[in-house]
Amino acid sequence: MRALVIVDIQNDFCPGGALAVPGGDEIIEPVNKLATGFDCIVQTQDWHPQDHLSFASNHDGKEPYETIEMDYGEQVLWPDHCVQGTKGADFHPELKTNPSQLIVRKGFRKHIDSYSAFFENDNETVTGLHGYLQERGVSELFVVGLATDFCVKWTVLDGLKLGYDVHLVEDAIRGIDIDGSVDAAMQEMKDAGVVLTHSKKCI
Ligand code: VGL
Ligand code: ZN
Repeated sequence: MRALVIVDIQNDFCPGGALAVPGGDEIIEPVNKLATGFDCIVQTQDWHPQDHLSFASNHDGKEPYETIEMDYGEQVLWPDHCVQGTKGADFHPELKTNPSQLIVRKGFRKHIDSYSAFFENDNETVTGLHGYLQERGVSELFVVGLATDFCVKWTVLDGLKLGYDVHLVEDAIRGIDIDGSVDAAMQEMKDAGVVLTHSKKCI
């Protein structure tokens, strides 16, 4: 069985949001269409407390996009985004969320960021998504959403590591792009074995 995994299509990652991904809202139409062809649909939701340590504002003298060392390695510092219960953390109003069967929240632990839908950034703490997909008999993932170079990339790489066949729907992703990070992410995902596809091919 195949599953559609919709990553972080939230107001803060769309134009006008706190961490806007260029063209982030352009993927909503293909994602809504794609969802009509799937029996298993899950969504992720970036869901941070206000004191989250991935926010530059919680570190004296630090600006967004600088990096720091966390217990688990290097961490990019972000503008405050997707704060629990705020409008920025809501799904984009045009995204049809009714068909989604599971919403996985991530990044809710103050001391650890979480890009992947499967593991937090320590590569150990699980979100529970793998168990859910296994119990539903899913072996193939179709990944869409934001942002190509962060949450989409980590979801794809972890999905491959966990043994899923992972398809990346090229017209239904957009990236933040810090110093060429989108091209680097695409290369990393291809090297790891992702299959590139188009939304029209997988409904
Ligand atoms: C994301 C940066 C920080 C993402 C989430 O959804 O790609 N990026 N939090
Ligand atoms: Zn975040």
